[in-house]
Amino acid sequence: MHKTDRIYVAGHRGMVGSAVVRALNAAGYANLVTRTHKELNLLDPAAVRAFYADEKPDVAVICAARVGGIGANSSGNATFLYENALIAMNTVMGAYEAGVKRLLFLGSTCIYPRMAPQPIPESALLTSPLEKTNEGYALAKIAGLKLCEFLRRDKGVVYHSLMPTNLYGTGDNYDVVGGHVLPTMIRKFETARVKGDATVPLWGTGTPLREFLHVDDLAAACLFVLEMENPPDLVNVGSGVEITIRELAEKIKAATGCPAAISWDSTKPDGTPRKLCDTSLIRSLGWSPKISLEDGLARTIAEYRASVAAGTVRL
Ligand code: GFB
Repeated sequence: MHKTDRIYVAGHRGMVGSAVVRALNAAGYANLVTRTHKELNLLDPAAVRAFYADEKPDVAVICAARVGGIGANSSGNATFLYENALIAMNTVMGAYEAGVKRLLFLGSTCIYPRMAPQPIPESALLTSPLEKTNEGYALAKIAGLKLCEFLRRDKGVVYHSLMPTNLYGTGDNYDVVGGHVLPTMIRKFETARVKGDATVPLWGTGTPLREFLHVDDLAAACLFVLEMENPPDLVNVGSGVEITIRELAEKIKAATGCPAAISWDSTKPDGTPRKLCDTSLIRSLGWSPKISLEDGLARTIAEYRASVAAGTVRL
């Protein structure tokens, strides 16, 4: 990738896409192409084809997706499959048809089987059944990464994928119904602290294990693989640190200074019991994460409070 390349970042307003734009800008890649959802509907193949034909980017980074936490996924598998499969097919195939030579496709470690060996190596893909709560999202992401793999193998374009673990950070979604666990917990503890609530209701049993990566670390990993001439087809990205949901809750309770008690609602799903990705491949290539969970949490809570104070995010 060259500093003058025209780089299309799909999904530049989302948490991942905006972090990728910040990282590209900071590294001196100034020739970026973006479109808002209103300007370009990625579900529409003709519109995507016309966009690529007009803009002719050299590189595409596909961060756009319908994303959500366990609540949104488990009640919306059909939509998650349909929209994410269309976004993947349109953005990847559209890029190929327009002569884009380089493309990075972003997925998630939920593409791996529910009972995959831990930590999960890239080779665990498609070895046993998926986790049911996010099967739709996972299937769409598997289709996208496979399309990249097939085009690279059969047509010689360098299309490759990164599979990040659970992400959090700047620009996250704080919706308590549809959001991921970490931002949702920040909001719930902050709300209880400010309103003086006695309890904070959390989902599941608190026993599942998760790994969290700050989105700026992911953006650095994106740049890292994009700057490789011959990156592997599929690469995991994670922090390598896993904690239980209960431990995460205790950390966020302490970091927000919320005195409320935690109540666990075991009628809500736990999801996959464990999801630690094996990051030995990307580490062996020379990338490692820089932001600890403690630092990332402190920064994210400060950003959340600033957004609430500015009125851009609701308490
Ligand atoms: O981040 P999350 O929603 O999704 O949360 P996944 C996971 C865990 O946090 C589950 C528990 O064990 C939940 O029971 N949890 C506790 C909560 N309290 C809460 C709460 O208030 N809100 C939420 N959301 N969870 C997602 C997938 O899986 O991970 C996506 O659904 C994607 O497809 C993403 O892959 C990275 O980690 O289970």
